[in-house]
Amino acid sequence: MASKPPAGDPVQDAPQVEAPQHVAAGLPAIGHTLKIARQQMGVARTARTLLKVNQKDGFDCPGCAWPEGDKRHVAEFCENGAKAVAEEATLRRVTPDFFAAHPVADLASRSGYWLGQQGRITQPVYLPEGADRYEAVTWERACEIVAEELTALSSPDEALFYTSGRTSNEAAFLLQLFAREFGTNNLPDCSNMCHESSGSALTETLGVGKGSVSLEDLHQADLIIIAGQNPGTNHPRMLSALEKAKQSGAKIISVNPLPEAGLERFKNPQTPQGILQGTALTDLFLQIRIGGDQALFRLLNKLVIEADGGVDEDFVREHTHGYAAFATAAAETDWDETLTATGLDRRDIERALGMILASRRTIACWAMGLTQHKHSVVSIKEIVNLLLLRGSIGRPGAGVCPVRGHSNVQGDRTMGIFERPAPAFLDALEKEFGFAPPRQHGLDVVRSIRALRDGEAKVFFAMGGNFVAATPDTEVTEAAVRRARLTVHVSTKLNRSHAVTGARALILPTLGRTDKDVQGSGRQFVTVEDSMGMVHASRGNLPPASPHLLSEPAIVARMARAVLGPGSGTPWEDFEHDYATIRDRISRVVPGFEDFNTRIARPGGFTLPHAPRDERRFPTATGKANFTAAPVEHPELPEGRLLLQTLRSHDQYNTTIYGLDDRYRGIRGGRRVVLVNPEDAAELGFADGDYADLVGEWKDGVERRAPGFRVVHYPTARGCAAAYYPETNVLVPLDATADTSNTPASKSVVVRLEQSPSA
Ligand SMILES: Nc1nc2c(c(=O)[nH]1)N[C@H]1C(S)=C(S)[C@@H](COP(=O)(O)OP(=O)(O)OC[C@H]3O[C@@H](n4cnc5c(=O)[nH]c(N)nc54)[C@H](O)[C@@H]3O)O[C@H]1N2
Ligand SMILES: Nc1nc2c(c(=O)[nH]1)N[C@H]1C(S)=C(S)[C@@H](COP(=O)(O)OP(=O)(O)OC[C@H]3O[C@@H](n4cnc5c(=O)[nH]c(N)nc54)[C@H](O)[C@@H]3O)O[C@H]1N2
Ligand SMILES: [Mo]
Repeated sequence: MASKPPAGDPVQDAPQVEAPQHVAAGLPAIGHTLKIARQQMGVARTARTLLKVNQKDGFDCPGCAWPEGDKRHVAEFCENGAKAVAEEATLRRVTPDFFAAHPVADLASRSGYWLGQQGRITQPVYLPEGADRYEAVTWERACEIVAEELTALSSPDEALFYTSGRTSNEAAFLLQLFAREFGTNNLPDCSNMCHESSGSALTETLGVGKGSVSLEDLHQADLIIIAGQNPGTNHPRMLSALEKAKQSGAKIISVNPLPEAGLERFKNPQTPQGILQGTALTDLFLQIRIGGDQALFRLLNKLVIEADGGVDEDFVREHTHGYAAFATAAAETDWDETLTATGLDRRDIERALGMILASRRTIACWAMGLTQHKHSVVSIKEIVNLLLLRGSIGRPGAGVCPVRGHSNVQGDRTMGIFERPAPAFLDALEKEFGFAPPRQHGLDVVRSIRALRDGEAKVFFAMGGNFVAATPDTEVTEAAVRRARLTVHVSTKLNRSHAVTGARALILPTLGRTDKDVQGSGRQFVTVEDSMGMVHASRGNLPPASPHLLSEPAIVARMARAVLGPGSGTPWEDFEHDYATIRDRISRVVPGFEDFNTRIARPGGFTLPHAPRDERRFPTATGKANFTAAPVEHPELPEGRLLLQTLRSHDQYNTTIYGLDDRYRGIRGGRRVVLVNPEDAAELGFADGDYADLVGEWKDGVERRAPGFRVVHYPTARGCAAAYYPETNVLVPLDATADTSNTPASKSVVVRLEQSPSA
């Protein structure tokens, strides 16, 4: 990446800095929402669209996976959900003329922000081998091209089928079916970079890799611990749930290296008193060092065990396994080591302990601040240990709450988008469809990149997402993808991945959540599963961006017919004609979806079963909830270095950049900023406003450099720094991943700052 904006790019990255805010939402949020929405959609479309967000007869917000309550507001969306909708429902268009005017090399020189601002793609386009630009192509020809390359492979395992988490249940089910009928489990997905660590930790300890709480549980909790999450930006509707919990007496502990405005005070724009006064949310802020969470919770667990009546002995005896070994390991925990690992004050840890012991119903919420480290899985397991000690699982108002990102990332997994499917799932697929699915595990995201790099994978197909920008080690990854024979992207909007292509490339434009979807049997809806296991319908209501768009299920169905040919016994045509026929199949393959079509007709949908939550049953290897006692780790930080986390600004959705501001953090007009504690900055010789190159340090000795970042003095924990993703993915080594889950460790990158020539 260049330190200056690429030539011809109108975007100027010139960050201006003011003091961070201490309040989230309120009236400024409403003003900002309407401004962005009107720019993209105009006034009439803005009203028509935003009033349908998250209504029972409307579409599921493509923003995040936070659930909706049963009682809905007229405007059931948040500032950032509205931006996500505006981004999709924009009136701007990318036509074949656009591609004629912009060769691939030109697209590759543009920023992700610029690409996204060009609008919705209107027609399928094809980049022939050796050509310098995409050209219009018919759907038939596009499917033939995919078939040519897939059938030419020497093994089905040379193909990769990536999924991003916006895909509906129906499309996801078809995609995994197609991939497995074709013969591979290579189904990497964004979850591999996101909550995979949560899934790994929860499956082993509780037997179900999903959260165990509902919205009502949050409202009833005595104590909510929020670790490694910035809900004010990334799950704004969660703030209303936290407000409600506070009003019923809940306490909140926030564990974060950064003070995040959304966790300090929330001004609910839905109520008059909310707009005026707001509610203070966090009672205790533990400003932890990056990666200190496992150490913190291990010490708290030791103190809980030592406290009188700290352990829920009935629960531990009846429902858990491994307590004795865990208690022995916890007893060895040392205060000094914990204080070093966490950077916290002894008094603050004692206050946290007091709050934990005073709570009968504790919920732990977390997101990427916990999942994207080398020791993420063991850190999350340590939080599970705490809840088990306190009996806070399978009790109203208590449980685990990994807060998911993409609006259907959890549903995609439920539908079988997983490179390591359970044998029972494959058995059910085999029984229903009468072919033998491959049994050997496929490749996750990081392994897929290695396979492309090493020439072992040759066709890359993406159902949504922005693979090269979202994944680590940008230079390595881009070079790897360029080695492919064919890259195919099913997309709504342009992004960097369309400019980094294999020898041949296709862009297949698709309907989004907001678009009306009409097939042979009439108007269709799709279904999604939120972060709390609620499944419900989503119906778009806008005329599609162009008459040439196909829905995601239609694209997979047509591609499958072209690739698998008449030999496939699967009724792909019926699936495209009527999505209810897909749901029929899902109801017979996926547990919890019995009578899917009948139950989805109920307004608001239904909740999937969850054994630990519903009946304190733990389908683990031991048949009990498992205590685990991994050795405590925390990142090593050499002298003169900083531990960099790569995170989201308020004006982005992953790799989609809505604007160049990060309002709550006081940053405007630019994204190339690095937030550094003033004392660290002074020690390293950087004043606020200096420019620095971020240089990654990793044991492979390769220099990874992200040039030209404005240093911002910011109250983050000592030794820590923060900068936005995806710009900083150049710094994340491909091999730096979490143990067990293999998630890129993009929240703990060791860097040094070098004076930047672009100062
Ligand atoms: N508007 C908007 N909404 C989104 C998204 C978006 O980009 N924009 N993305 C969606 C997706 S896919 C996801 S996964 C979620 C992401 O939601 P978040 O996980 O909230 O996103 P991040 O910006 O990565 O923020 C990580 C938080 O963890 C903290 N943190 C970093 N390291 C540590 C650590 O070692 N310990 C602790 N305790 N905290 C740490 C950071 O300071 C930050 O507050 O949001 C979803 N919703
Ligand atoms: N350094 C660093 N890297 C990270 C992270 C981090 O915190 N730090 N976070 C990771 C996380 S949590 C995640 S989830 C991944 C995200 O990785 P991805 O899911 O791959 O990335 P997105 O930016 O969400 O994808 C945006 C693109 O999706 C397409 N799109 C949008 N809506 C639709 C739709 O309805 N259908 C289809 N077919 N396409 C659509 C558009 O073309 C858009 O450009 O990034 C990961 N990468
Ligand atoms: Mo995510």
